[in-house]
This record gives sequence, structure tokens and C-alpha cells, in this order.
Amino acid sequence: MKILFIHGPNLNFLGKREPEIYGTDTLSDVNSMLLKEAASIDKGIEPEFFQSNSEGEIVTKIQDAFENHNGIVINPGAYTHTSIAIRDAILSTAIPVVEVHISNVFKREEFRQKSFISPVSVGVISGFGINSYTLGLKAIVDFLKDK
Ligand code: CA2
Repeated sequence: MKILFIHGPNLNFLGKREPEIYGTDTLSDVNSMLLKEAASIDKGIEPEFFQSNSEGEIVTKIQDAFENHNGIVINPGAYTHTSIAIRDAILSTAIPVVEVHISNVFKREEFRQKSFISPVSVGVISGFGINSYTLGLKAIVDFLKDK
């Protein structure tokens, strides 16, 4: 089972800025944690990691996942609240997607409470720090196993 993790814009700064909101773990810590978690769930899970600050690169990565990956866990970062292009890419590939956020976007500014991605996702996990990613992994794996 191939799972693609997509980290959107500015998440390469994780652990380096704004620790009060996003914590002190770096993106590479998150990816290592996910590799361990995946192996402990099922050795057949093959995670792949991708980070980009560019909307077009994220769209292309989602298109490339077509017929190559079984599921996607995405933190679209600020593109969550703006990107019809990422939403359309998810719709066109029809790959099951779980949307994750480190912070609870519903407790923050009003503009963060609108997501263009949630309506085309299987579900959303928001507010559990970096654990949102492990919960996202479990959610996509369970969803794919039940399918
Ligand atoms: O809570 C989340 O995971 C967000 O997707 C993070 C985005 C934000 O625009 C969304 O509304 C919610 C921002 C990512 C910025 O990541 C940083 C991490 C560390 C330091 C600075 C930025």
C-alpha cells in the first residue's frame, strides 16, 4: 500500500519558527516518526514524502500519484484556504485523501476556517500537533483496507 505524504508551503520551517503554534519537531522528525509508525501498523505500507512551497508542484505531484499511490495524506498549509487547483487535482485523480493540520484551524482566524480541500477529502484531522499526521496515516490505511 503506497501512501504519499504531501507537506505544503512553509512546512519546511517546522521546528524552526513559531514553536508556540507548530511545536519544536522538524519536518524530518515528522517523516521519521511516520516511517516508524507505518512499519508498526503494517510492513506493507510504503510511505513517500514530498514538500513544496509551490502550488503547481503540488498539483503535478498529485497528478503523478495517479495509478502510483493508493492514498494521500496532505497538509496543504495556506493553500488549504485558497487552492481550487489542488482541489481539482484531487478530484481528477480520484485518489482517497486525508487532510491534516497541526493546529486546530477552527480555533484560529476566520479565513482558516474555510477549506477548499475538505469537501474532496475522505476526512479531516486538525489540532493534534504532529500527531495529526499519525492519525491521518491510520485513517487512510483503515479507509483503504475497508474499501
Ligand atoms: O495547522 C496547520 O497545519 C496549517 O496547515 C499550517 C499552515 C496554515 O496556513 C494553515 O492555516 C494551518 C501554515 C504552515 C506554516 O508552517 C510553519 C511551520 C513552522 C514555522 C512557520 C510556519
